[in-house]
Parts: sequence; structure tokens; C-alpha cells
Amino acid sequence: MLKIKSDVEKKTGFEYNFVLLNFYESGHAKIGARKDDKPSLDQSVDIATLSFGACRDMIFSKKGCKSVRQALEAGSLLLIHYQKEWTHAIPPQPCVKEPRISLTFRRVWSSLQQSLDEMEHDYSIPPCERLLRE
Ligand SMILES: O=C(O)CCC(=O)C(=O)O
Ligand SMILES: [Mn+2]
Repeated sequence: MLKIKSDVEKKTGFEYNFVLLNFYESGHAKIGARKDDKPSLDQSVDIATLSFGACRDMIFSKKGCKSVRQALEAGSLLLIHYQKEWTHAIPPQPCVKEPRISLTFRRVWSSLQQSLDEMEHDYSIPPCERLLRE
């Protein structure tokens, strides 16, 4: 993981201190629209998303604008610069049968615990997974 982090930092020019792994078992797994605007995130550091496995689409949306669809292929690295009005989501794609993993590298200001608490809220991690982690 440290080697991947260092490669991502070389490519992007940012330094990261937090990584979130999302596992999408199939095209049925999705994440809803979000802004990644938690207070713990350093918004001056773009979030870098590295993709593995199945190609999935990310949809960028803003009120009054046409949505933008970006395919995230295996091995691709996407940089998301924080913008107040835009959200991003991974919609369901039931025809996709293969799993996908994404690593999103972030820079957080605050304590690891505070960042984890905020993300837990954002991702609605069920209590059993929370217990396993503790
Ligand atoms: O899985 C992805 O590619 C993106 C995940 C994401 O944007 C997030 O977890 O905030
Ligand atoms: Mn995100």
C-alpha cells in the first residue's frame, strides 16, 4: 500500500495521509451522490481515486447542469478537485458482474478517529463492521 501511495503522490504532486478502500462486489453495489466536504478533509489537496477490477461509471452532477459521466477503468487515476456545487456518485450498473475496488487517497487535518467517525456516518457502516474494526 505504501508503494501505491508513493506512486500516486509522485503522479499527483500531493501528499496523502488517509486512504479509503471501496469494494463493489458487482454492478449492484453503488454509492450515492456526495461532495467529500467533511471538515476533516484538507480541500486544497485533490482526492485521488485509483481503480482496480471492473470498469464503473462515475456521475458528476450540479443543479441546472447536464451530468457528466466518466468511466473509471482498471488502472486509471482520477483526481477530484473540491467544488462546492458538484456531487459525484457511482450508480448501479446491473450488467456489470465483476467486482471493483477503488482506493481514494485523501489528506485529513484532524485526528484519525474524527476522520473515521465522519466517514462512518457518510458511508453508513453498520455497527458489526464497526465492532470488528475496533
Ligand atoms: O469508488 C470510487 O471510485 C469513488 C468513491 C468515492 O468517491 C468516495 O468514496 O467518496
Ligand atoms: Mn468521493
